[in-house]
Amino acid sequence: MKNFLKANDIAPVNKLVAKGLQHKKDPFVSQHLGKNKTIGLLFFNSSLRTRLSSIRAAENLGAKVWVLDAGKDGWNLEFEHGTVMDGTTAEHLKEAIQVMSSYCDVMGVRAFPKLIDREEDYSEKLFKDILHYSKVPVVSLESATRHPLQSLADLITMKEVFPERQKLKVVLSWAPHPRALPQSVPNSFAEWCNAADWIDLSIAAPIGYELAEEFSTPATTTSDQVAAFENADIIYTKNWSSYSDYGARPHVAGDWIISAEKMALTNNGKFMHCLPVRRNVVVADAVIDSKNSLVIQQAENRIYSAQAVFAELL
Ligand code: SN0
Repeated sequence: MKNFLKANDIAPVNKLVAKGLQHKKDPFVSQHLGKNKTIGLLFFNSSLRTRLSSIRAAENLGAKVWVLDAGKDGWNLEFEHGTVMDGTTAEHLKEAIQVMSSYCDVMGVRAFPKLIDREEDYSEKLFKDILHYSKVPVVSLESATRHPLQSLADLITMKEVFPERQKLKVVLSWAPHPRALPQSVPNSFAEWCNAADWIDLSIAAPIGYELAEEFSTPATTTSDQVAAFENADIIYTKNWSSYSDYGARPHVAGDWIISAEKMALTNNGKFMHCLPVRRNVVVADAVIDSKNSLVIQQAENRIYSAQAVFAELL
């Protein structure tokens, strides 16, 4: 059974990007794929774009959808094996996933990392259990280490804006944030860019914020944000917490906000962010509100990344 958790899982990156752009051109041409099919969406964490774009993608394919917010709806779930369940958890993941997956043909799941135990998060323990119990293909709607539907939408957007470009100079830049956030979005973005022959990726991150090498390489990482920005076509921004001092927010010297002054160093570069974004912490208003900002187009393309993936699995 096919599952979609990372780059190249169900089709080569370039093929999925092309499929996404085809769905955007002709969103309803594959309505037959979803006939008498249901896509289930299970959220362990908040969502705006992922939830709504996945619903829209399913509708475009002619499929029905159900959504469950675990924690708010349903029972308090138990994840540990062999537990005596005489406390606050009423139902085990084992039954819950078997049952929910019998109510759909493809199941999307979102579960953020806890950012406490690196080994546990990076082993994708929860997703492995979910794959084990699910009777249908599973789509990651953001796991502990990756956010593949976001990365696919990001590549679709870059291809749409620069259709003819053989080599795009893309910089993934860390930016400040008041909270400790997952590495999922930057890990995944690096993984997908590294898998695309038309993207030349470099990463700008403060010392202590280097991503895990399994995701970052072969892209180079520098702590000189200003030097990295020179001549870039795309500045892709995201905050993330430390991988080496797992989940921590080590002190950062200097200023890492994406400002108009820094964008002026680029090759008339475009600004990208997956959203939600903290204005004037991560990015200055002048940048996100400029004509070079692609954030809304990126968010719209979440529909077509989900549609390309659901179509493949249906
Ligand atoms: C999530 C993250 O992985 O960073 C989801 C991004 C698609 N982002 C947040 O949790 C931001 C929350 C905040 O407080 O700004």
